Amino acid sequence: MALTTTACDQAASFDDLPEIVITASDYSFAAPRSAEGGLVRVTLDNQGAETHQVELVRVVDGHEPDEIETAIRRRDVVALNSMVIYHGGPNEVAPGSRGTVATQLDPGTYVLLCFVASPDGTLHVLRGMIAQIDIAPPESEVPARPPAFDASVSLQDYRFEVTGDIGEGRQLVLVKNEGSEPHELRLSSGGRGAGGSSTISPGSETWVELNLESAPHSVFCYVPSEKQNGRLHIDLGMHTSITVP
Ligand SMILES: [Cu+2]
Repeated sequence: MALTTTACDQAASFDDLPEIVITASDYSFAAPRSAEGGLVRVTLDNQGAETHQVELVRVVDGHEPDEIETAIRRRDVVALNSMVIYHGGPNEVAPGSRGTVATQLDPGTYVLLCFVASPDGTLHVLRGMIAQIDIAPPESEVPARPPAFDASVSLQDYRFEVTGDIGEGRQLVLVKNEGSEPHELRLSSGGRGAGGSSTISPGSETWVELNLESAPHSVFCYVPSEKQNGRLHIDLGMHTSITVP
C-alpha cells in the first residue's frame, strides 16, 4: 500500500480509531443507542439481501428527528437540508459484506438513514431503515489525527475529481466535498455495490476503506439537488467510471 501523504508518521492509524458498528437488514438498522464522538470509524455490516448504506445526519438545534422523516416523505429537499448536517457513513455495501468509513461526529442527536432504492423504486428509509443514535463528546480532549490515505476524491457540483491511483485490494481514500451542495460517493462493479461514502455536507471529509477487484467501476451520486428542483446529481452529470487495473 503506497501512502501518498508526506506526513504518515504524524497520521493516526485508521484501524486504531474507535469504531461504531451498525447492522443492516432488509429493512432495518440495529445500532447502539449512544456512542462517543470525535473522529471515529463507522462500520456497516450488511446482513440483508439488498445493497445498503448508512447515512449519519446530525439534527440541528431547534429540530426533532420526526421532522426528518416527514421531510423525506414529502420529498422536500430544501426542508431536509435546512434541518441536518450530513456526516457520511459507509455507502453501497453489498449483501453479506461490510463497509467502513472514518468521519468526524460532533456531539448531538443523529438519525441513521438508508436512501438505497429497492428494485421497485421505494427508498429503504421509507421501508423502516431509519434509526436514532445520540453522540456524546469524546472522552479524550486530544483530537485524533486524520489517517494517511492512498488517493482522494473531490466531490464537486456536479462531478468527481480523482487524485492519485485507485487500485486493486484494500486502500484508504479521502473523500472531500468541495461543492456547494451535499454529495455522496457510490461505487459499483457489475451491478454489485463496491463501497463509498454516504452524503457529506459541503466542506467536510471522510476516509473510506475500499477493497476493490480488478474491474471497471461505476462512480455516481444520487443526492437530489436543492438548487435544481430535486433533480438527482447523477442526472446533472455526477457520474463517471474508473478502471481498477
Ligand atoms: Cu452530488
